[in-house]
Amino acid sequence: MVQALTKNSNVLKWVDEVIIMTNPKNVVWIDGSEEQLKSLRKNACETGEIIELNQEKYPGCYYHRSNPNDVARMEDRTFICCSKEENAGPTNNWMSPENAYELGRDIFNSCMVNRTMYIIPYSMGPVGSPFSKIGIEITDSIYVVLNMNIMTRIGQESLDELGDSSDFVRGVHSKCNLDENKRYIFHFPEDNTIWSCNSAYGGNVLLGKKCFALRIASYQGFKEDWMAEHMLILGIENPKGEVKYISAAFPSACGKTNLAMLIPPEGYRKKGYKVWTVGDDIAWLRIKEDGRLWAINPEAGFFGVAPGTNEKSNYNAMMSTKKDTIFTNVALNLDDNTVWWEKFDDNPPENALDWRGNPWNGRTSTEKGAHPNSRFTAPAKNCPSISPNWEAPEGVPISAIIFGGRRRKTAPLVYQSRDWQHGVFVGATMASETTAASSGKVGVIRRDPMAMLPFCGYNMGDYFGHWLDMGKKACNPPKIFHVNWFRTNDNGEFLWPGFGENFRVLEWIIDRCEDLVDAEELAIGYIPKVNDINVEGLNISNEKLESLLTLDKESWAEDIKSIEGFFGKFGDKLPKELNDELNILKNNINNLNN
Ligand code: SAT
Ligand code: MN
Repeated sequence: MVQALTKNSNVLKWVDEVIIMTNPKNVVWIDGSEEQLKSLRKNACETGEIIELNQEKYPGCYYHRSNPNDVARMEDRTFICCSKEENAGPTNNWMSPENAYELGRDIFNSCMVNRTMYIIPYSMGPVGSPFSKIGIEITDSIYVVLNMNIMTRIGQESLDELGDSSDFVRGVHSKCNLDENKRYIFHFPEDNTIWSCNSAYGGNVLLGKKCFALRIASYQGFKEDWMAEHMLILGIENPKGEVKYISAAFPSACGKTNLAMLIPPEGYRKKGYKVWTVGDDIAWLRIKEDGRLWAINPEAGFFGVAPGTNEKSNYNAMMSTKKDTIFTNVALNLDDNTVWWEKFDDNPPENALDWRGNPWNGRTSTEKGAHPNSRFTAPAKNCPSISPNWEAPEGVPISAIIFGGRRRKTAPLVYQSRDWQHGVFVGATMASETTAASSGKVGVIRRDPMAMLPFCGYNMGDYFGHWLDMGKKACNPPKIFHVNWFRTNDNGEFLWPGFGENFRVLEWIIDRCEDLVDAEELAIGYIPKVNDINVEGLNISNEKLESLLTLDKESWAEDIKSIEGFFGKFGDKLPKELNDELNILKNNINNLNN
């Protein structure tokens, strides 16, 4: 028997059970040392699991291709397994814990024969922060170990922090045979347990991320009076050196990473404005003694979408990927052993392999070189805009919460909710066009409350109630806003330039929080006066700006119908306050006169 890294009997007993179930050839405890990681990388290079990239251009960087049947989160194979179906709610797949454990045991049975089992202790959040939580992931994939090393704080430290406690999230993952028909991601919120089988991709297998830090943690937050949200966190520094923090929830692949790492337009930079990145995907929020919501980023890296990322669209993300990064499912340039993806630059490689590993000529091929959901896993500390407070154990105080999605019509560029309750309604009625981050059809509108639809570990009706509750408990809660960078004209062209220019909208938001700017109260909340969005140095007509801020009665009436249908699913779990807000909106839209 190998030397365990802990004497914690809760951990040892559980590890033994998993060993008996999966029957591995070897067992390796991950201590987090560079020496151990080095030997794992070597091993994975020998088997072809990862490929070492050009170490002059990309020091410490590796390339990985997943099975073509396994390139995104599988929402229809993702289950919340709590004892009562009602507690999973109408937006989650449910399976009884008995059935899920039985099915899982069957699939995991001896699945690691001839394989090595890796036991990864990790901390979500800076080790020792009062916000942080410990997890242990058992896996048979070195790719998972190497990614977890970037995305979380792994190794001995986390076990020491856990001590003798039984309060840790138990994750078991096996690639098994990557059989799609036996692919399951089971969450047992009542047991702090996650079982994932037959996948080797991203959110299905890096169990610290969506499975723990959102699905399990959202349930823990519900029970323990805090919140786990699908949000980026950023700080805006003004020329006086004051920093205000914003968190923002957008669905997967809708630009959270871009907003988190935004570089203000030149005019602002010259005046001394800066944006600081705290996190790009997940926020854990708690109310502190001052009555405000404080947030940490529980992760330590970025698992960002590669295609579309370039030095113009997101300079800071590009810089983050220059060392110690793992690239998954992008194109491999065979001429200099580097990576490429759509919109990387204007110089696609002619002699390359695409994300499937087939020969690919970027000049002549009509196929994409990188999968639309191909990713980089990059250490947060690489990011030039990383906030000096990104690992502050006490977190950062949040002034504003932003909700948003991809909407061609309906939602204006930005609006502010009237108060917390209305803000919760705005979040609960968010909708967005689907993206490649999840398997299934791309580009269809679906309601995605708080961008948590695929990530809420309990009944979303209760989740809305928890949001309302937190607003009552915080005597100084953040102001809540909604943005939409994706509005188009009748020709389908984007009306707003987006990217760095989004800073102009953030400025209005911060000014609203500070009571420095007026607004118009319209049917859906407070909308900026056209002249209050600073468009200096931007080539945008007043007419365009006006159309970005107008409300179209017909599309709102349509949206209301869809909200009614969506709310209807929750039956009496839907908080009454949200129905009240819906009635107010209905009335207001009815009274609109266009
Ligand atoms: O695949 S992940 O869930 O980790 C990324 C995402 O969909 O946001
Ligand atoms: Mn995400």
